Amino acid sequence: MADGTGQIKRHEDLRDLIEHFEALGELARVDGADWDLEVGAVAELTAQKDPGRGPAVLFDNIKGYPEGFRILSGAPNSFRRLATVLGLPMPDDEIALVRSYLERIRQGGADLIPPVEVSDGPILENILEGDDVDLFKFPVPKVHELDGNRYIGTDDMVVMRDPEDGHINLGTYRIAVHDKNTAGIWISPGKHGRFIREKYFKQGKPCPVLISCGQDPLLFLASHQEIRGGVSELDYAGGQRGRPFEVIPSKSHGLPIPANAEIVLEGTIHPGEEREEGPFGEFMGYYASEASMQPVVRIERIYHRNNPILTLAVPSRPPENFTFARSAVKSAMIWDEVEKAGLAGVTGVWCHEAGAGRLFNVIAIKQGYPGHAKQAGMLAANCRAGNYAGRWTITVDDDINPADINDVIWALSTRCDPVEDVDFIRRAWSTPLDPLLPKPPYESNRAVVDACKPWGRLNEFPITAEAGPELRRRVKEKWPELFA
Ligand SMILES: Cc1cc2nc3c(=O)[nH]c(=O)nc-3n(C[C@H](O)[C@H](O)[C@H](O)COP(=O)(O)O)c2cc1C
Ligand SMILES: [Mn+2]
Repeated sequence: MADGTGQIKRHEDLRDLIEHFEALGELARVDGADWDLEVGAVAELTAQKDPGRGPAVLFDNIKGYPEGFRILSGAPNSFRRLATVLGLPMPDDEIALVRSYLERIRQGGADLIPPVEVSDGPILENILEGDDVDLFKFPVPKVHELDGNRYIGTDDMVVMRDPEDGHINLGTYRIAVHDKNTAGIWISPGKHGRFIREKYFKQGKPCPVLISCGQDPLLFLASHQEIRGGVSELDYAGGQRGRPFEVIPSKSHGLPIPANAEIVLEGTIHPGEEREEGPFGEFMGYYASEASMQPVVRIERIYHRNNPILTLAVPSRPPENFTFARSAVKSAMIWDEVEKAGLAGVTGVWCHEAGAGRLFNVIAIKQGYPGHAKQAGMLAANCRAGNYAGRWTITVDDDINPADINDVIWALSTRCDPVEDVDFIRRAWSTPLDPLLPKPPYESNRAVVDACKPWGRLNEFPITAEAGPELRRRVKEKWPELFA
């Protein structure tokens, strides 16, 4: 929250943030909703109503559960809340937010800060073991009518240790509840978490995991972004925090538990142990993958704070209750990565929410040489942050706001020759969640679209018909109420 000097207030944990959101006027409280469909529907509808601006929703007195066992939806999913979570200045629009995240990365703000070990923290307030382990102790939602399971892990982070080099990986993977001490875990091909699990299985060993089901959104943001292999997302999140996260080694496996997390499950995935999981309404907005046999996690222990808060992401027809935040962070990561690959002249990047933050990405450049637009599109489509599950990558000129869909459609309509300016990338990294891909190996084709004015005609391209900057300024000053 801004403290009047434009500075954002720090937060220690999710609970501080809830106070900050309330002070911003961006927290809705819902009492008495049913975990069975109502919580999911409210989360989905509030996110769709006013994308990037709607409130976070805190559910309490959930049907059949004690007061205080809460669910929080959409924590970082608005301009102001995302800036608050990240500790960035309040932005005016999407690209301002992307720019300030990028500035932080450029100034070393994404340097990795490893966690520090501590011996105590709120997460140890309750420890359930043996017969006391019961995943139904929490108001685990069933979010859509056709879902095959209740999901305790949606806005979650799954912690694993690479058995070869020991580095810690975080990933957001959906976690189903099968029974009181068995969870299902669905990790798609190509994810680090899946490689790590396979390494344990190849050695004939079970794979230890921690599953945090409620935590600081900084951890969620790092956990669900495609951060390069070998880098611990926990260190990345520490870099964004500007100081290390405090972690407590877990009792069975010594994995790092964030000391301020809300609910953390500890367990193991045993080779060959599977149960039917799904279907689940997914992030591109479909039930693209059917129920299938998936690995299970035997839950050995549950750690939770008093009055725990489960964090909730509802994958659905977009915009979802997490896409705004993902779009903003991913846009900055793509911008950073294309520059590191040598691209100059970038003026903006936006991964549109309607494309679920992955399928419709736009990069704006000030064209500097022939082929520049093509290079921008190809790099944005293929860098680590932009590669997974893409479909459309569109390059526009610097007079186009890449986050403004009207601007983008105008550029596509008037500067792009569909026969000449569309290239294809075939068989790229995608996912079974892509509704266009019916079977393995789930490789997708992409279009890289050059919607910039043709380089060879840049100087003679027809002039844009619009009020000039001076005239605009004068008119806005004269009739401010019209343009507030
Ligand atoms: C709300 C949400 C749910 C997600 N669910 C899954 C999932 O169930 N399985 C999966 O493989 N990836 C899922 N992802 C994407 C991964 O978290 C993301 O690709 C991440 O970078 C994976 O980390 P890793 O490469 O370190 O394994 C989800 C992302 C979000 C935002
Ligand atoms: Mn990773």
